Amino acid sequence: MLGDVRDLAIFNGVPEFDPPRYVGLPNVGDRGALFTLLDGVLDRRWLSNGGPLVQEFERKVASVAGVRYCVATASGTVALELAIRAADLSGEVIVPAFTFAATVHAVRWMGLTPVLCDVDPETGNLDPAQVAARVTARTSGIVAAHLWGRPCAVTELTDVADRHGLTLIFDAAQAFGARYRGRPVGGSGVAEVFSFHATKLVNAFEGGAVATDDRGVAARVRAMHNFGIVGDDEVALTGTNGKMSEAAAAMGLVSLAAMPSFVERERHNHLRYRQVLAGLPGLTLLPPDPDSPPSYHYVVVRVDRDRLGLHRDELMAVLRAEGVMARRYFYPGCHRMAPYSTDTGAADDAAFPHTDALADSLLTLPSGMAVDDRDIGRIAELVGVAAAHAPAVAARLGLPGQDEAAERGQVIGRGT
Ligand code: T4K
Repeated sequence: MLGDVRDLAIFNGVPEFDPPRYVGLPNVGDRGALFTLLDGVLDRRWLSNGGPLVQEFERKVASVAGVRYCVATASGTVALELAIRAADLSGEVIVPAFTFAATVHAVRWMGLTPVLCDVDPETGNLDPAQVAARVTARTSGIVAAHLWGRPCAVTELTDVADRHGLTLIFDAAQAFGARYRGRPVGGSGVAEVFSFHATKLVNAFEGGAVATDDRGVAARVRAMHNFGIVGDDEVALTGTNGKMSEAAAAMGLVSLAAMPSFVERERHNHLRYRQVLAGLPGLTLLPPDPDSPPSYHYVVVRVDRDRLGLHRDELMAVLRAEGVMARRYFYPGCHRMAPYSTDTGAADDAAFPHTDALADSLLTLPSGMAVDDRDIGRIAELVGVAAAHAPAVAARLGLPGQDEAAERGQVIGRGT
C-alpha cells in the first residue's frame, strides 16, 4: 500500500506489481478443450491447407461478423494484403496516419502509394471530410481502421467512397465483436479484415481473416492465400501462402467459445477503470459510442498534462517502473515513422495535428485477464500519488519537456 511519494518505484520503492501487468496478455480459453482439438488434429494427420478446424473457424467468424464469406489467414496483416490485392486497388490508397503500422504497411507492401490522412481528434478514426480532400485522380481506394475496436464513421466513409468511385476496405483488426449501429462489424465496404493475434480479444496464437459479402473477392482471396490454386494442378492467379494452420484454428475455436466471457470481463474492467479514474482530473477514459459498442478490448486514457501535472510519458514511466506495462499506442503516428516520413516528407509539423495530439497524449492500460478489480484500484492509486506530487515526480524523471523534445525530434519517455 502506498503512503508517500517516496514509496513509488521511481524513488527506489518496491514495484507495486510483480509479475508485471501487460496490455496484451493473451486471453486463454478452455485448455482441456484446446488439447482435445489438438489431439484430433494429430490423429487426423491433417495439419493445414483448409482442414476441418479452419473451415469451422471460418463459419463461426462469418456468423459473428454477419457476413456470407470468411477466409481465415495466417495473420491480420496478410489478410489486409490479400483484401487489397483481391479488390484490385491501384495507385493511391488513403489510410489513417494514426493506426498500427500494419494498416499502412499493407498498402505499401502491395506496391501501392499510401496517402496518409489525419484523424478525428476525439475518436482517433479517419475523418471523412479530410479523406474527401485527399482524393486525386490516382486514388483507387480507402483503407479505414476501427481503432481500439471503436467503429469508425462507416456511413460517411461509404458516402465519400461512393461519390468518388473508390473501393473501401476496413481494417477491423481490433474490432472483432464490435457493433456498428445495430449490426456486427464485418459486412461494410468490399471487405473487412480481422486479426486473431495473441494479443487480440479472440486469438488463434497468430491469425487473421477476410470477411466479405462479395463472392468474387472471397473467391480471389481464397485462391490467393493458397498460391493462387483454384483446382488440382490449376494455378489461376498470382498468390502467396497466407493460410491458417489447424493448430491456430484450434486455439481460435477455443477462444471463440469463451468470447462472451472475455467481452464481459473487458466491459467490467472498463466500468471499473471509469469508476476509479473519475476522481483524477486530467485522465479521461475514451468513452464507448453508445450507438456502436466496441469490444472493450483496449482501455485507452487521454492524459491532459495541464490538469494532471504530468506528461503522458512521465506517467508511463512512473507506471512501468511499478510493473504496469502501459503502452503509448500508436506513437509517434505513421507520418513520423521512417518509411513514410522520409519517403513522403509527411512529417511536416502542420500536416497531422490531430494525430500528433493523440500520439502525444494517449496511454493504453492493462486490461483483459491481466488485471482484476483490485489491480485497477492500485493502478488508480499510483496515478493519484504521482499526480499529487507531480513536480517531484517530473524532477526525478528528468524527461525533456514535450515542446523541447518535439523541437529536437526526439522520442521521450521509455521505449514502448
Ligand atoms: N491493423 C491494426 C489496426 C492492428 O492493431 C494490427 C495488429 C494489425 C492491423 C495487424 O494484425 P496482425 O498481423 O498482428 O494479426 C501488437 C500485436 O502484435 C499486433 O497484432 C497488434 N495489432 C498491436 C496493436 O499490438 P506490439 O508490437 O505492440 O506487440 P508486443 O510484442 O509489444 O506485445 C504487446 C503486448 O502484449 C506487450 O505488453 C506484451 C504482451 N504480450 C504479447 C504477446 C505476443 C503477452 O503478454 N503475451 C504474448 O504472447 O504489436
